[in-house]
Amino acid sequence: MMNTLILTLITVLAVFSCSPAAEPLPFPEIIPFPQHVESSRGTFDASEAEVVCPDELDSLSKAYISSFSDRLSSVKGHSAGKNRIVFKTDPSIKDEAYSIKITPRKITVRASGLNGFVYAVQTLKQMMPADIYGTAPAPDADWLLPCCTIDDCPRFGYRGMLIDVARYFSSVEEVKKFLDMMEIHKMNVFHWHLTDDQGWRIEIKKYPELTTTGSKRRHTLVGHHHVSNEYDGIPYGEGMWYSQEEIREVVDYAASKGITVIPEIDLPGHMMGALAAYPHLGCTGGPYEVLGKWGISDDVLCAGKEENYRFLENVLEEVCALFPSEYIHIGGDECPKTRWETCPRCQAKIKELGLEDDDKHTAEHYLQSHVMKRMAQFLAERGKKIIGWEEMLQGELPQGSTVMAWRRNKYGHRAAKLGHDAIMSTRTYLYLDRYQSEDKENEPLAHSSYLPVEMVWAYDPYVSEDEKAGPLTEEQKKHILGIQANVWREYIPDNNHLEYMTYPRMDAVAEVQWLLPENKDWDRFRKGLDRMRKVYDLMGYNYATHVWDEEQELD
Ligand code: TNX
Repeated sequence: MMNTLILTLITVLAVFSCSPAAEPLPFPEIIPFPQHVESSRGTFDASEAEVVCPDELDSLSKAYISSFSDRLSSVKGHSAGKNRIVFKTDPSIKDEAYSIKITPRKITVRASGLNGFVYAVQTLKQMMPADIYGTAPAPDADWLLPCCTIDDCPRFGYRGMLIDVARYFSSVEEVKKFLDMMEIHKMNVFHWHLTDDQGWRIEIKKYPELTTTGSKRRHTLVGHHHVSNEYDGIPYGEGMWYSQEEIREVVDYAASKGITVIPEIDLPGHMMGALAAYPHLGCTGGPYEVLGKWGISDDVLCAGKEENYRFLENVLEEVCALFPSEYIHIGGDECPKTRWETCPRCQAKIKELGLEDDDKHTAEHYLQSHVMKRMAQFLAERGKKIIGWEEMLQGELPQGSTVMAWRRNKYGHRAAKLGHDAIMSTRTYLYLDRYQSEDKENEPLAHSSYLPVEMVWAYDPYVSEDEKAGPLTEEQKKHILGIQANVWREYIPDNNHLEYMTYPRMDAVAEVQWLLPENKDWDRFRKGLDRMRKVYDLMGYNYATHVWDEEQELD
């Protein structure tokens, strides 16, 4: 009896003392998951670690790594031992790619610049206890990282998110908080939708009324714009615009995280903010008011008046000075031609330019192309390229322009087939203003349809709905620069609600932007959401819980 007991004890001890070293620790389900992970034996104790950052790194990378280092030393709550996390610049590594090699005593991180280092740090942080996202010391947390080699790079070079701050405003602090979450998700473009029918929110020094008048509306629609005619009677927008100083602050903040800010000045439609401020910009001369309802306005910028082109150029001149981005988004969506059809100046312009209807488009469509082309030309002279919504395809695409597809993939594909770049923002999969549950009664009012996390995660930018045109060739696929999700705000009045609509769907967006389809794995992603939920909790973000609630109901 005694012998058996001793034998069992020895066996148990043997198993326990051998197995941790024999079997590599499982790799955590981080989001977005790295393209390539090779596990090896052993662990690295991060609680003992010191970060080593060589002097030769550029200043943004050094600042970034040093703030990671500060966070790690305060949260792990142990003094540094012998373990090292060493950052190295390696020019042979592609832009935005990085590698991490974890051995029991040393982690080596390599990248060629800031973005690679940002993503490497994010990967390391996700491998650590969630406490690293907070500031409280957590000396008792499990700081062991599995030994492995990670080679990672994004599937797409453009990984964007849009916030519409025109319908409802986000403060600078709220925008920064959003950028913090983009950083965690390895995204690199913040598309800032700054102007619309319901408010103009960027200071333009030459035209102060754009913000002092154009940011304010008398009232706001209550309920859904398809059915409601009722207004709340409450003025909205006083002081809700960004000074140029604040814009710079956001641009710099984003840049420190490897995020480019692309501003959108929506033209020549969606301009009631501007028309209310300067009525001579319209075809009829007004009076106009900043809209309190949602939908599409018939009143748009008059494309017949030469001075209106000056106005746009002056606005864009100031915009160029504020945003270092190579791209400026000039909108171009949903611009009804109703006014232009009867406006003597627009018609004179059409004549002057010799524009005519053809079997595909009307002369007015070509007039819009003229507006877009002139702005594209103006911006090209300042070293900038334009992005415009897919309506740019109606007529002639400005040279070198990038098309942002929003209704269907096929519009992005059409642009690619014409040799233009495209960004995919297909609403059925990527508009985060959609419902998160089929039980709409118990959800806050949303724009439409149903878009659960699973559906976002399953998005495929190459699926073609246009049988005649057929799928993209490999060469044409190179024109698809990337993917963007949009948070349109008609029904999202405050930041708490914005967070509810954004998270955790943003996790799925990140995964389709970053990960090659053959490397995707739903079960792993789903476990990753559990890890991410802790991050949301720790950092004080609101989020929707449908993924978790629905599973509980099934249990
Ligand atoms: C369409 S996307 C719009 C926006 C709305 C959105 C609502 C695009 C170019 N225009 O103005 O906010 O739908 O989902």
